[in-house]
Amino acid sequence: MLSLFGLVMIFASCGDQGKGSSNGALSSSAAEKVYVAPGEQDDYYAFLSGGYSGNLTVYGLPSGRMFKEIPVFSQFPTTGYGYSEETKPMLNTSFGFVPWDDSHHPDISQTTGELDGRWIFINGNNTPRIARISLTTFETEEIIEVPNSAGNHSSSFITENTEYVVAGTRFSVPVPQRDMPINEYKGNFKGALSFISVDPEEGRMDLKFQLLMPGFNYDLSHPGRGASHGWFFFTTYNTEEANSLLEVNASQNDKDFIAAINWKKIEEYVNNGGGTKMPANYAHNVYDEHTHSATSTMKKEVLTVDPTQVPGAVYFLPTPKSPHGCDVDPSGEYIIGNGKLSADLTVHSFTKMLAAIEGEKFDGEAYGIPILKFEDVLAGQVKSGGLGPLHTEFDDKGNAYTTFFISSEVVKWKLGTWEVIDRKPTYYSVGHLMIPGGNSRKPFGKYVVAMNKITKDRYLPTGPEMEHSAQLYDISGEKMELLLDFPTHGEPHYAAGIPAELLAPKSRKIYRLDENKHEYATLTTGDARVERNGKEVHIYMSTIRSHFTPDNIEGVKVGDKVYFHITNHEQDFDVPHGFAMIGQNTSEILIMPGQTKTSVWEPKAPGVWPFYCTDFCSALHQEMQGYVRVSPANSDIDLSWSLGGD
Ligand code: RUQ
Ligand code: CUA
Repeated sequence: MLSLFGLVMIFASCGDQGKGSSNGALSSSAAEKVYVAPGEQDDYYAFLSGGYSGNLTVYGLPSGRMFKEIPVFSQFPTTGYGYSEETKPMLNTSFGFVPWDDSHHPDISQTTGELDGRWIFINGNNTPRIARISLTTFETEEIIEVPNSAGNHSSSFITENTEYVVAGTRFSVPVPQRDMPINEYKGNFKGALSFISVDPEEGRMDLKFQLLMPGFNYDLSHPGRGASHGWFFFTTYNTEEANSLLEVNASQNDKDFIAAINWKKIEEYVNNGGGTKMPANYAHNVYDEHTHSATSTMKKEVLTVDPTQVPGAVYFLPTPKSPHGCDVDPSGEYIIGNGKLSADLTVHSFTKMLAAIEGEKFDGEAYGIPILKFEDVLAGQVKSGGLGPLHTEFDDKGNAYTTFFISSEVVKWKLGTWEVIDRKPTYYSVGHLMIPGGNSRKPFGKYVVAMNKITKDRYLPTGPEMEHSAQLYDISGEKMELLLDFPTHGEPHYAAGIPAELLAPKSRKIYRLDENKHEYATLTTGDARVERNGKEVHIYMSTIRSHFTPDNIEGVKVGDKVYFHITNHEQDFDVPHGFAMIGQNTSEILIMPGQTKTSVWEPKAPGVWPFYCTDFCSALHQEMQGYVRVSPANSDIDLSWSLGGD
């Protein structure tokens, strides 16, 4: 036994740059490379989009352990997000309360092209929205709706100093929306590309301008970086402008386009008074960490820009064949369009693009937008041998990694020489992939996570529906090594990863009670009380292990609307209390230390109705309960409340 151990040590001892020294010597085995011993922590955070769950999930790498689900666009009973009075405004839209969305592409804020770990953005695809989540509290702080957009898919990607978060429409629509025949789509619908500015201090989002492009489908996008900072690139498909049976009719053209947008030029144009203000109606929802409450404001106007009015700002780069992913390498020189119906990858050169623009070498135009010649902008083609390329990420050594949906694999290739270096199968049908920092100027090229659309036999079956599956590969060597499978929640489209040391030290532990500015806060137990205002009853309640103050309330009547405003007086890390009332038409709420949250209850029948704490907070958690006496609507029992018989 001992000698075998020694042998393993000898074989494994060279070339280990693995994780923590505690198990480094044995890291030649895949199991050792992903094993994070009890009490130890992961090296990276990974944020995976939740797809049709509408949320964002947080994992550790390399272990693949899930740490948290952050509610973004969907109601979430686990915390009461979207159910509590404070968070309901977050889900307000021009269509009213929309408690769900389809979230696709998380992107972490950057400064000079490097991850700065302040916020993460994610798009709602179905009812177009962009959310900003704090990476200190891991809470959704802001959601802005995107007008004139539909299928908000080429989103939410950020420029290299987080000047803008960009949201492009997948479906072109009439702008403004109006009643018209569908088959008059061609030439009449528009594709809106929205540039949402981000306040450098607070992160507040504001829809600065919207570029009204021809009615194509804008599928994905990435910002330029380095020399190409100031440009943004969008893949298009359905340049045919078909409105029916797109699987055939939108695959007619041999080439679609990558749209290259000089946003700095357009920014200058609008800063000098350019653009046209158009009436609009969209929600802007902001959560305030001090009032612990969100507000929703309806915005009534949007500044639109006609691309033909800003010469030199927009060009089309022909790209075969219905491209999906649009990726820019860390240097900013190469723009990769993955034609999902072609075997080869097309790589455009930013330098060549500028030269072609300079030389005015155009191949005609589309709706007044110049089309560059394919050969003039082409840097090279990767003869991959794979099928169905979708997305590309980059490491820190000049390599690119592209997923192939149809041939189910990740292909590693070299930027500049275009040679294929390695390929590894994925199980099965991979969509996006993610390298921490892999879409910034500074990738951390240790791991790639492949996110697969089909799970089949990878885990124990759980009926017709399986969770999707992610796979972790070590990419520190020449060849990729498959280390781990782990299930994901919802459908992860894109993901974003960041070294743990950039986030963990600043993660919020509590909210300070003395900074609580909630209008219904109960800052001392002496403030606990019950007030009636017509048919509204407001209960100012506090919690601490292991009781509610007050816990006996009388004088509530059928027909009242009862607001429990609960302030958690704990000031220790990881001690939330919960609240739930029998028969309540909402979810429980989970109140963080120092926070106030409100739960509404409309009692239906006389009786004595219990409430309790939903989070096992102490040995006497089961004792953390109380009663509300409800009397008939016409009773004259006065309001009273108490704790411990006082
Ligand atoms: S998608 S699998 Cu980003 Cu929504 Cu490509
Ligand atoms: Cu508080 Cu359980």
